[in-house]
Amino acid sequence: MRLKTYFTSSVNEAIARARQELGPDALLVHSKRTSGENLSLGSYEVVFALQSAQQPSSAAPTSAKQQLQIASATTSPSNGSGTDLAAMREALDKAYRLVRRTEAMLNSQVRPPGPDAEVACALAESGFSRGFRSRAMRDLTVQAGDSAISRETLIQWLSRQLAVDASLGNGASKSAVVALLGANGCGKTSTLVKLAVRFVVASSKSGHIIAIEGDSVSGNETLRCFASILGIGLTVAENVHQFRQALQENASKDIVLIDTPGIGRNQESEVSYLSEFFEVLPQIDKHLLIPADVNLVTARRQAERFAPLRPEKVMLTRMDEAGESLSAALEAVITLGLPLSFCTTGSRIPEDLEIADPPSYVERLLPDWLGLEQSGQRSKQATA
Ligand SMILES: Nc1nc2c(ncn2[C@@H]2O[C@H](COP(=O)(O)OP(=O)(O)OP(=O)(O)O)[C@@H](O)[C@H]2O)c(=O)[nH]1
Ligand SMILES: [Mg+2]
Repeated sequence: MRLKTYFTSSVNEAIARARQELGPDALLVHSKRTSGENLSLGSYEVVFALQSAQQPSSAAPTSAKQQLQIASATTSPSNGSGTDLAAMREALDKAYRLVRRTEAMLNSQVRPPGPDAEVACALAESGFSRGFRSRAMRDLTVQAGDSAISRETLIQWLSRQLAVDASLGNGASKSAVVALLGANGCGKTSTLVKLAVRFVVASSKSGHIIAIEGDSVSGNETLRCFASILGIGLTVAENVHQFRQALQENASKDIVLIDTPGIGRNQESEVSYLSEFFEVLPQIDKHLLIPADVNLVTARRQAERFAPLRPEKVMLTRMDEAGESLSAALEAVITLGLPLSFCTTGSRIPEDLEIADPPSYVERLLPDWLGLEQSGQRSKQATA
């Protein structure tokens, strides 16, 4: 089965596009008004499902693994316009970096040139905020003493600010009860399915999914579809009583994964609605999902919005879409002071899920030129 999401100004427009791109058999499985960050993409988010052409429609479903291979092989867009967009994004990223670097170079002229200025410049080019850069420079100068700060030192320092805890469950109970929280469209449902494949199906564990019902009536259809393919039970909890009952009934399962409705800007009442559910069981391991392709202000706002629910870990989603903005996501996580658990790197299920790897993210951010002169000097000294 193939799933495709359209962001459009009307549901009819989405239907027309789906008919054109996916054909007459495309089935509308979910539509809702967008809010928050997704508003800029279109007024409606509409999801269509399409039975894969390779899968005989009369045949009974084969194994869960085979069906998932079909789903994941068809869920990522790979047309020409996608490639053009990627090229445009890359060109824009380069332009932004050049502007940042020039700006930082100009700023650094008021200070004496030296390794400090070079590091400050590299942090600015990578997109870290002024406040964060000052803090980093204070720490790094103290740590490095008189010696030059190399690219390696900076990578190590930044990586140390980002702890990793990829455990599921908080260890207090036999069964791991894990909830995914986050803004509208940040990737909660698809990440939950990725976790279910890896930690339930592929690990031969017992599991159950609980979806807390939100405003969107058909919002759980996609999840229902995946749960049935995976052979994992799903309970849609419309209220706290049903939620408590579902937790009790599945207390012996190895893993219980909880999907939550997205919460947009100015929806504080939704946060208190969700907190009533989480009061039922204090040991729920709550992961806050922050998309890595948003700016620092948005990332911070999302973190603040969910703070009353006291998440314990952070997952970064849309890492594949993050160019310049990756520094904003990392800075938001560092400011939050929570460990990273997993990151998602695309829409393929289950492949695009990885345990967070801060050093590789930091390395991806920092410009290559940093420290080159110093290492050049070092190698010259070594040869002499
Ligand atoms: N490129 C990319 N797309 C992703 C990633 N994770 C999820 N998506 C896509 O983002 C869209 C929204 O994902 P969902 O999992 O439905 O998001 P959600 O948070 O459950 O959305 P709501 O329940 O509506 O709040 C889907 O089209 C996913 O395929 C990712 O890591 N990279
Ligand atoms: Mg969802």
